[in-house]
Formats: sequence, structure tokens, C-alpha cells
Amino acid sequence: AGASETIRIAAICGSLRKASFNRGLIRSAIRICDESIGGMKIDFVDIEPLPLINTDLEGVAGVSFPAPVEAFRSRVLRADGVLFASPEYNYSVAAPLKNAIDWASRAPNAWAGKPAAIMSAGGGFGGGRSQYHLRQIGVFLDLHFINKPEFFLNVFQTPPKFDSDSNLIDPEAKEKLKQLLLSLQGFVLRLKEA
Ligand code: FMN
Repeated sequence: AGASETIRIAAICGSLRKASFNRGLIRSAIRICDESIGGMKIDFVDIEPLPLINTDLEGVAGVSFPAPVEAFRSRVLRADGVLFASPEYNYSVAAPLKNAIDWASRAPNAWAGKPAAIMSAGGGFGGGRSQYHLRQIGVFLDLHFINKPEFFLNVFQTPPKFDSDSNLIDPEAKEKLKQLLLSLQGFVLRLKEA
């Protein structure tokens, strides 16, 4: 794969609610990428259709999964990298995201060797505590998270960082988000060369 090939990033949101700020971060990331970053495309991958993890739903291990799980796993596998938008639920990763992670971790582990970045919008710490739990989970999954820049956003700040449609409107946050995406792109390219 040459460096001129477009990198594909799978963007996964841990919140399922319509007005999710974390989903808003993904919309913003897609726009920033399309408008001001060349050679990379971000695709939103919806985890809402996934059933709750239950290995009784698997056929022969590693061969068959329920259709929505199969579809999700193959989108992760095809991606050159992963962008997580991770809300903080009770100081940790939100259950829908953990569920999606667990499904794609079933052998063969779809996360193995993937470069990844995390962004989060949440309460006082901007969802930060979920980020450190996600990084810990990534150790066993063999996910390679970029360390810098870190992107946390406190949703309770004034003036508001999001508009009434949960779209990111803060210029400084958008610039930070762009730096996160550029860092992920650089890391994906370095891993491809290696
Ligand atoms: N916010 C925090 O900052 N820390 C928490 O520990 C935390 N726990 C939560 C637990 C639950 C079950 C829910 C529903 C929300 C919690 N929140 C917490 C608030 C969410 O971070 C906040 O609602 C955020 O906007 C969720 O992301 P979303 O807008 O993408 O849905």
C-alpha cells in the first residue's frame, strides 16, 4: 500500500442517544477531515444494531457471528485505524462501546495491530476517566493508541462548545480535534511503512 492511498478510519461512538455530544465529535471529525486533511477518510460505524454479547449467539467459534456482529467486525478489520468517541459512564467506558469492543475481540481479534485515537465529551473531566480505561482494554486487544494530543471536552462549559443540534462549534476545540486527526494519520502511515 503506497502512501498516496487514502487511509480509512472507522469512527465508533460509545453513546447511542440521538443528541450525543460524542456523536457530534465524530460528525465534526468527518467534516474537518473532508475539508482540511488530505488522504484520509473517516467512516462512522454504528454499534447500535449489535446484540448484547452472548457467546451462545456464535456458531462455530471464529467462523460465524450474528449478521450485525459480522458486519461490524468486517468494518473494523477493513479499517486502517480506529477513532473512538468515548463517553464516560460511572468513571469508565460506556457499556455499548465495551459491548462492541468485546464482539470484535472474539477470535480472530479484529482490533489486533490497529492504530487508534480517542476523543471524549463528558462531565468535569471531559470523559477522561473512560479514556484511561479504554487504553487499558487496548493492551489486551493489541490496539496501538496514539498518546498525544489528548482530546477531552467538558460539555458543561460556557459559552457552550456545542450548538442545540450537538454539533461542535468551538473553534479552539475544532483545531485540537484536527491536531488529533493529523496525529492519528501520521501514526497510521508510520505503521504502514514499518
Ligand atoms: N459523566 C462523567 O463525566 N463521569 C461519569 O462518571 C458519568 N457517568 C455517567 C453514567 C451514566 C449511566 C450516564 C447515562 C451518564 C454519565 N455521565 C458521566 C454523563 C455523561 O458523560 C454525559 O451525559 C455525556 O454527555 C454523555 O455523552 P453523550 O453526550 O455522547 O451521550
